[in-house]
Amino acid sequence: MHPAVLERGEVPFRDVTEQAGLHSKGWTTGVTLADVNGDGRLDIYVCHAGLGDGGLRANELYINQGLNADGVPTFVEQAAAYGVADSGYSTQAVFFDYDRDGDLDLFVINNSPRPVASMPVKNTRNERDLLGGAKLYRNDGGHFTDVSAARYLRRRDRPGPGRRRERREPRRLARYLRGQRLLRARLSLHQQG
Ligand SMILES: [Ca+2]
Ligand SMILES: [Ca+2]
Repeated sequence: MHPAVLERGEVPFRDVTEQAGLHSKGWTTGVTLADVNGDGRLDIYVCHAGLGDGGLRANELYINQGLNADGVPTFVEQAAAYGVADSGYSTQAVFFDYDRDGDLDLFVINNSPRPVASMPVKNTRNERDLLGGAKLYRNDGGHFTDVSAARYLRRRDRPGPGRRRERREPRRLARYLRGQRLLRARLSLHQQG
């Protein structure tokens, strides 16, 4: 921020939500900024949760259209077209290139809608929940495909030729998440210092 702005007592931010075409409804839980389509402009992915209308729970992807005549970036919501309108109980998401093919894939954390105490005693780790389980989406040329069951959460149920690759992918994801935790810890130390 330019110091002159503070000296003049001006408000450095202005609300351009409507002008930008952002119109989220329902209960929003998390937001992620990433250049999803690789055009050099940051796009916005919004996570939703909450009981009731599943339509209001669909996550949104706002694709950046560039600046309008007033210098405000405008967005068009295209989650369904990209295949990422996840209607689970989402809390947060991250875009990263998990298969190293040059495009951004998507990992979404979905919270379980059921209290842990209500679950049976048996181990349900390998049972998929459509709305409550974390999801891994692979970017296939601009459209995302849910590969959670095949590539990640149920890998132990799928022996065969692809087994080695399937074992590597969760390890890559764990390495990435570990790196993110370290980065956050360093930023925190830096800010405290
Ligand atoms: Ca973009
Ligand atoms: Ca990729």
